[in-house]
Amino acid sequence: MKMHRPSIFLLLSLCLFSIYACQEKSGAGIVNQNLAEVDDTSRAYPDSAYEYLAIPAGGKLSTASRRALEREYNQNADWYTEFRYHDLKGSLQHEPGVTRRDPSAVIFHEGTYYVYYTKSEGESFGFRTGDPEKKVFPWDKSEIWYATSPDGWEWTEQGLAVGRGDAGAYDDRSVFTPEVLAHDGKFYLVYQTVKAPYVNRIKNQVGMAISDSPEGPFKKLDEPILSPTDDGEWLGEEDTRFKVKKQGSFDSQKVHDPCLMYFNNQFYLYYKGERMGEKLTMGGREIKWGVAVADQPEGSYIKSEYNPITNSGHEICVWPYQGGIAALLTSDGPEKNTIQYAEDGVNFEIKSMIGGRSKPPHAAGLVRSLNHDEEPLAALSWGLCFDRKEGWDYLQRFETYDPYAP
Ligand code: AAL
Repeated sequence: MKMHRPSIFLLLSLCLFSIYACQEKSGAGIVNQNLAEVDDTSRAYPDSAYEYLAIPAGGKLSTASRRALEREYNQNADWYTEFRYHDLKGSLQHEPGVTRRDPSAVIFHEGTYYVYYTKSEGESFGFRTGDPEKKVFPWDKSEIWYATSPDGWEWTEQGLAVGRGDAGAYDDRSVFTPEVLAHDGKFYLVYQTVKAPYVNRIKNQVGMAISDSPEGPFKKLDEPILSPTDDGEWLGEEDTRFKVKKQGSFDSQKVHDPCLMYFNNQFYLYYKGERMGEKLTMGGREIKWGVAVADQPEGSYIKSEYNPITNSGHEICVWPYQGGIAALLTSDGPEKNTIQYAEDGVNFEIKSMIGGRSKPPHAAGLVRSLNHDEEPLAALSWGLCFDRKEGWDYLQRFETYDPYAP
């Protein structure tokens, strides 16, 4: 049916008028609307929560207000922090031509701090050269080195902790992104491994090396302790990780950033998964964490049936707190830049958002000798992380501070 302009105008005005007429204005100038039924007549939360969040109690709740009450946005100041960064002294300073990145946790042993990290030399070229011998990433053709310090500021590079395997071994191309666990007089390094050739469709695994001393020698296990879930399917022969017939599990291509924790009498190997045919999610790259659990530190590690255990984050950063596990999630996903907590080490709840005034640390290596249980973020008081300057990754020290402290 064809309508003339004046009649459309008339109809619209009539509609608008009837909507307005249906609305009742209260004394305070608040309009009552019959929108979605989100009623708060039960007033399920403490009065102080409504007051703190400026939500009128006992009436209608917007979805956002309900979420704020449910998720206790009025709480958790103890879980909030900001970060400051400092250059280190000694041999871990920025060094053009050398990559040092992805530091492990810092452990304190017989009066000395130890840290392990990825070290490589020379520039990287990506995959564009097509030459399988060329270094593709800063963490390609890397080794795991370690350094010591009396105070966490002045560091002395000591040398190699774990090198690459012989040609043909599962780790013959690169060993990198280490974490360390000191347990029962032994020192366990877990780290990423790549077997040559390093192509886009490469599958990364996790290796382990064990020593009686933080200075080594570290003895590698014969086999990796963790591998990607083998349930995706590439499409075609082209070397691109984005073309798939089937994506498979969240960790179908890579298991990364391993972090070993002794938790509830078992060994919890937290890791980051990368998926074949990676897509974007709401907050950027599709990156999630998983956990695999073993009774012995050497394994065998069984992936949790709850995996993935986060929907966001990047490098693993976890610490024990009051019988559970706390986590700092950065960089990727809709819940990036949050601190989360799981009483059971698996089911994480968001406790705070961070990154308001400062960027969260990349690949934070936490100081395991700090008193974790003192308060939620005591474990983050200081640690090591990395940044990039003039094209070269280098280690830094981070510290937390309370922006609201007097
Ligand atoms: C890091 C980590 C892993 C990746 C690369 C080196 O931030 O997630 O270690 O493989 O980037």
